Amino acid sequence: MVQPKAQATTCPYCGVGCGVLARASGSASIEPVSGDPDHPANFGRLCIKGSSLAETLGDQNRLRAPEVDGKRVGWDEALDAITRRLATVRAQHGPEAIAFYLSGQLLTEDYYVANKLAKGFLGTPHVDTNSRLCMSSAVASYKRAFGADVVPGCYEDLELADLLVLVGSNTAWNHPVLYQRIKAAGEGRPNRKIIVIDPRRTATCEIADLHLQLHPGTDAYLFNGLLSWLAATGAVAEDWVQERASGMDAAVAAAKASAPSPREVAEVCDLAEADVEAFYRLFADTQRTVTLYSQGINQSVRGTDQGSAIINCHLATGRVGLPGASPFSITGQPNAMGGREVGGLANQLAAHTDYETPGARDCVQAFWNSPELPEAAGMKAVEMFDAVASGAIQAIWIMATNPVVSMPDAERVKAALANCPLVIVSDCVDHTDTLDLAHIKLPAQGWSEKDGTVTNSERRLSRQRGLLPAVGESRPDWWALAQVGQRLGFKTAFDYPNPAAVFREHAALSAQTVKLGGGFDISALAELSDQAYRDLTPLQWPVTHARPLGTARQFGQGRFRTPDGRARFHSVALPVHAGGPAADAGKNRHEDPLSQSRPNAESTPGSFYFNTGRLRDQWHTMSRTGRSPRLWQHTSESFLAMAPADADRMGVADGQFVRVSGAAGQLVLRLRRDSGQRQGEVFAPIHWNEQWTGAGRVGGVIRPSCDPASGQPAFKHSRVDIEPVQVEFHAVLLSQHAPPGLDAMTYWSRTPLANTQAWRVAGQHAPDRDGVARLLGGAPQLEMLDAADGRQRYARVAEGRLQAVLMIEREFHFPALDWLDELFGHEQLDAQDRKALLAASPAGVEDTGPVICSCFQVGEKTILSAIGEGCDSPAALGEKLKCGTNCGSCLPEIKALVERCIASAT
Ligand SMILES: Nc1nc2c(c(=O)[nH]1)N[C@H]1C(S)=C(S)[C@@H](COP(=O)(O)OP(=O)(O)OC[C@H]3O[C@@H](n4cnc5c(=O)[nH]c(N)nc54)[C@H](O)[C@@H]3O)O[C@H]1N2
Ligand SMILES: Nc1nc2c(c(=O)[nH]1)N[C@H]1C(S)=C(S)[C@@H](COP(=O)(O)OP(=O)(O)OC[C@H]3O[C@@H](n4cnc5c(=O)[nH]c(N)nc54)[C@H](O)[C@@H]3O)O[C@H]1N2
Ligand code: SF4
Ligand SMILES: [Mo]
Repeated sequence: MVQPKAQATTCPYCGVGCGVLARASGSASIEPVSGDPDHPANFGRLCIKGSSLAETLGDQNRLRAPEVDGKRVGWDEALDAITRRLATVRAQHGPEAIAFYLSGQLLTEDYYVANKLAKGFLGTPHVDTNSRLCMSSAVASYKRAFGADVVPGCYEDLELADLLVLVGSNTAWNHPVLYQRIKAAGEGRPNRKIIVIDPRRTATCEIADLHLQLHPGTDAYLFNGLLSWLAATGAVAEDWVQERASGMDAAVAAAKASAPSPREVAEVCDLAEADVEAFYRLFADTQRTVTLYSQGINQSVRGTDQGSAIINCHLATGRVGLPGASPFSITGQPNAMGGREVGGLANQLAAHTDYETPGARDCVQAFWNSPELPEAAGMKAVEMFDAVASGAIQAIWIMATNPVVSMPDAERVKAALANCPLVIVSDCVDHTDTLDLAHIKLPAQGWSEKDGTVTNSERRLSRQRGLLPAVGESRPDWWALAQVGQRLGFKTAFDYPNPAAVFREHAALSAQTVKLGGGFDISALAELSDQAYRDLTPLQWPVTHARPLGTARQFGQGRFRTPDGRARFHSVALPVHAGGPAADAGKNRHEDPLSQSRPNAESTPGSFYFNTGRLRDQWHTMSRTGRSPRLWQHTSESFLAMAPADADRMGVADGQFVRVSGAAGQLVLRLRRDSGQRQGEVFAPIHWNEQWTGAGRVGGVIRPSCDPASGQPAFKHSRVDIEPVQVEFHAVLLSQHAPPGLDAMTYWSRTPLANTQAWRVAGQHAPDRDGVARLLGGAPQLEMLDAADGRQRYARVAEGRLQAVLMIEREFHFPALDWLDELFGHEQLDAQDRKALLAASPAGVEDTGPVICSCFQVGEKTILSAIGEGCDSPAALGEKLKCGTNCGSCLPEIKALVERCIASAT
């Protein structure tokens, strides 16, 4: 049999943008993928999420056909309904009553058409995107400094750098392939240094020479302090600054006012003075320095200023756009950069222009030949959902994002959408917390079906290619948008035969807008033939006739995109500290760690800073990674991480539940003691939502305080109250079907396993016999009761085959579930299986503990015993057990286990 050829495409997850080789196997699935050795982002590497892509496809749980008001309909009917209803809203309330909420997971072609339809033809400025929640602060600070939103460096710089400062980035988990590249580049270079700046000890700290575990929200002091130090110690690149930048004196004065010396900085940031000084010396002495920053910087009430404080230090030392030397804001989503290119943010017009860019409105309107164009910027995400709540917005089209989960104050977002007269949602899957509120649902093609381009963190355009036929009636997002454009009467403006045609138009527009000052220019691709588009190989913009092969770095010559060509320092004024984080009363007070005294000093015992972020093996709201049982092995349930001293103070043990209250919502999470947490601060992952758990949607407790310049919410620094929650029973149900009555439980959470699903529940009254039968979906055939310690075991068997298992305990002590899950795969249960089931301990099956290495399925207990037998390094363990030898994502954890064992042995 002839195998279909493997196709080169791009991973749909993080902003690293790895090249993937994928091959169809049959009509609905692909073979396990491999990394594309020729792709310059990854050179063949993949992380565990990328390597599991094949497991996330298939037509189960996919949205298969359009729906209007709960009824399955054909595309014509759905598109007509959208066109008619949007036209009605527009006629009755004006164009500004219509909003689009887009996503960095759209392809550039989708994004371009959405922006054009909304701004140019419906005439609404209210187009924003989940990238507002992600890197809008980084965009704002780049524009301040360089005059355009341009990432000056490239991935190679992370390898070339002699000093790498990772700020608010858990690179090991969230940009794993870059982390692997960073790590590999350090081998044999003892003088290369890595500094991690994060209030949590994360997996990324594994490679850190120095971890600055600072008080949250104090980064601007740290970098202002660095600028003062550079100025005071003569480390400023005087000539470069003289010729190529402006505003340094004022910026240095502002820095000195707030952070005059390492001693004051150490005090505000709660760091050791010697560590602060060590960082400053290294920075001052190392020409090849890259500062890589992410959500720990962006998601703050002063995210833009924090970005500026970092960039100021790079300007002062002339380290911009040079090999191994740049301030590098890394993007999160696969096409966050593409959204910036098309102008998908509310303050942008199109391409790299804003409403304020002189000449931009005329240029774009002429290019689109559009009947109208808004005069001024539209509403940013948080304002936009406020306007939905108030009724100012009457219709919203949400594409490729799940705001009921991912927005701050998510309960209000949910209520707002529930009351909005017209909610259109385009998604690939059949249920999300947002889709469940839609009047009109449109089935979108997902990764492996859709076809277009994305741009990664280093400005590299790559193709995502269609490999499989569409599931059901699903269609590309650009197509649905263009159809609505045509039905509104704009036939020629939306007459695209294929994504290549959209791409050419986008490239042609960049040729116009770049003349107005934007940094984005792919004019050389404006005439690409369909075939050349199909074959397009990865390229970094600008791609111009002068540089047809693209451009790795920008601004290295010291010419910027400001009117005078000089970069601009931005003075970062901060509340002057007085023996601790200073008072800074304002409307964002609640989310500003600086405006509060340090926790523990005066705050109430249950009051904590609430930090949120990502886990290694899940992607956002888990609509895709949640489909792969392998990706659940690293973490099977949400949790709240708390410093052991705080947990003791609160009197909660590991595995017990806590209630977390804030904004309009409450969470019930399982406590995890974590020595990597600072006291007074807790952390929860962002991934869980109503599809997976009862009360774990973290957005519900986060207040919608935003950075005033960028509008980006402060997701990392909410304030919450925490109290222990007592329950009378814990249960684990293994069953394919959702049991009834989950809402009445104090807690529930669902985990897909290979053969069935696990439902963990807890509550006040252990189920009686009827309750047991309801949970199991019928009366049990096997049961075991131990009245003394409250242990109960039930199983339902039909025709010899296991259907459901229920285990009830007073405390959260359950056996590992893998062997039980395996029994669900057996055609017939034998006598031995039945006995083991009731004892709930597998006869002859070893419990290897939580899976650490997902690639080779190596559990923690196996690793610990191998360490006990003398494997004293990750390499030795890899040799013996293979763990960590494929994608390497688990190496930080393996190393931590080794260190823990060695520490406890000495
Ligand atoms: N596995 C996985 N990878 C992903 C994603 C995913 O969902 N899963 N999502 C992608 C997306 S869209 C994004 S935006 C990126 C995000 O990538 P990251 O920015 O690395 O992700 P986070 O885990 O949100 O936050 C990073 C760190 O900021 C720290 N932090 C909190 N407050 C502060 C502070 O005040 N100062 C400093 N210096 N640090 C602080 C947190 O403790 C956390 O460790 O990841 C991308 N990659
Ligand atoms: N508390 C807290 N909240 C956060 C963050 C945080 O750190 N803390 N981080 C924020 C950040 S940085 C981000 S990026 C957001 C992410 O948050 P979201 O964007 O809300 O999360 P996703 O789960 O990625 O949502 C993408 C949706 O699009 C669907 N989808 C995938 N591909 C396509 C497609 O091609 N077309 C269509 N129409 N649909 C598609 C998926 O099934 C999924 O439902 O969360 C933000 N919210
Ligand atoms: S590092 Fe990011 S882009 Fe690369 S395989 Fe992993 S998730 Fe995909
Ligand atoms: Mo993001």
